[in-house]
Amino acid sequence: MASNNDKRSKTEKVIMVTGASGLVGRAIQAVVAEETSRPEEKFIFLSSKDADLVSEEETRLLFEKHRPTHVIHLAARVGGLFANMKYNLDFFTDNLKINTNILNNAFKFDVEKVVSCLSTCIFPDKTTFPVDETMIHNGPPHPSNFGYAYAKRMLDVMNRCYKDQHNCKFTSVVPTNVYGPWDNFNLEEGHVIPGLVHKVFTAKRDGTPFYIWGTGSPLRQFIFSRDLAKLFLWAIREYEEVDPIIFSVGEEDEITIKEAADLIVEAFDFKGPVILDTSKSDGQRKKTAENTKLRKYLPDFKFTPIKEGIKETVDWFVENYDIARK
Ligand code: NAP
Ligand code: GFB
Repeated sequence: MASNNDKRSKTEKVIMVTGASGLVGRAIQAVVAEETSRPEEKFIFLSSKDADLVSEEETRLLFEKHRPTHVIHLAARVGGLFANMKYNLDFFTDNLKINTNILNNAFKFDVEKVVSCLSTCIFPDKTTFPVDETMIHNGPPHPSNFGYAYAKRMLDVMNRCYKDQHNCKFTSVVPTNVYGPWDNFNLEEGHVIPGLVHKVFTAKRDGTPFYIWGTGSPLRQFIFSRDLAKLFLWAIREYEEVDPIIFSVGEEDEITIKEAADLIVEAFDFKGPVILDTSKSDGQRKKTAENTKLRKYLPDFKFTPIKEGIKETVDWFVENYDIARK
């Protein structure tokens, strides 16, 4: 395979972002558009329309076409608790194929750095809290999403193997639950915040009750997509370790599902009945993660307060109802 970029200047970076049409990818696009321009960086934002990354051949053609020097790898089969419970096999096989194809081609095409995306839901379920980066493989993940979790864990294994055998700089970051504009607001497929936003919207419009699924007592740390986008850009530019790094708000910012729902009710100024549907699953009780490593690198990083992030997400959904995934 010809080396990457014989014609390219040594300082030029071609940063290819897979999954750029999704929640996190859209936020990266927005942050890049707002940043002071960096002429040495060229971004290529991709969606599944550019290539189905499950296909080895389509993935190879993508690398051949764009010849990236750097890859932010977001593309994945993604879903909330209920989608994971229904499609554990698909979440495992699709993600394993996508990740294998991306890293294999990154190696073949001499990519300098790949930053892939794990998730705090892949940590062992039965563990001490808070979890940190050293604990990913210490025991089985929660059964609701074991397919997705094991596929994501293998990304970390592959990163270490590529380093060991070929000295590649392929690494990963571990965000907590993400939310923001451009999320998937579909109730069957999506995560809790977009689901709750969609349900309050409908309840307010139709004068019906708002149903929160489960007991409302599980705990989550939520990160706003724009904050995560800034951290991804830092990682592709500055983070040099192969070991993963957790991208999380502090442990003190962990809230219950009910508290998240209350913030959404407040953002909509919804006055109707709020009902907990305890016939639905609660999923994992908690997955509290620490951000000590992140704080060592970026002690002054400011996270968006969740009240502000939720208001922005609600306003985005109301304004973009016609185009939102729902
Ligand atoms: P998302 O909104 O569902 O976006 C998924 C992206 O992946 C879309 O751009 C989609 O393209 C692309 N994609 C899916 N299957 C593909 C395929 N076979 N070939 C090519 N592209 C494909 O997901 P997200 O929430 O932004 O997730 C981004 C990353 O963050 C993922 O790796 C996810 O595991 C991770 N993560 C997410 C959360 C969360 O709470 N959302 C938490 C932790 C980690 P189309 O738009 O064309 O379909
Ligand atoms: O975001 P979520 O679907 O997934 O949140 P996880 C699930 C929690 O929210 C459960 C409650 O306690 C649900 O009972 N919930 C309440 C709702 N109302 C709703 C609703 O309308 N929609 C949804 N989806 N939940 C996911 C993993 O776990 O975390 C994925 O399954 C993923 O693999 C993601 O990586 C970050 O936080 O439980």
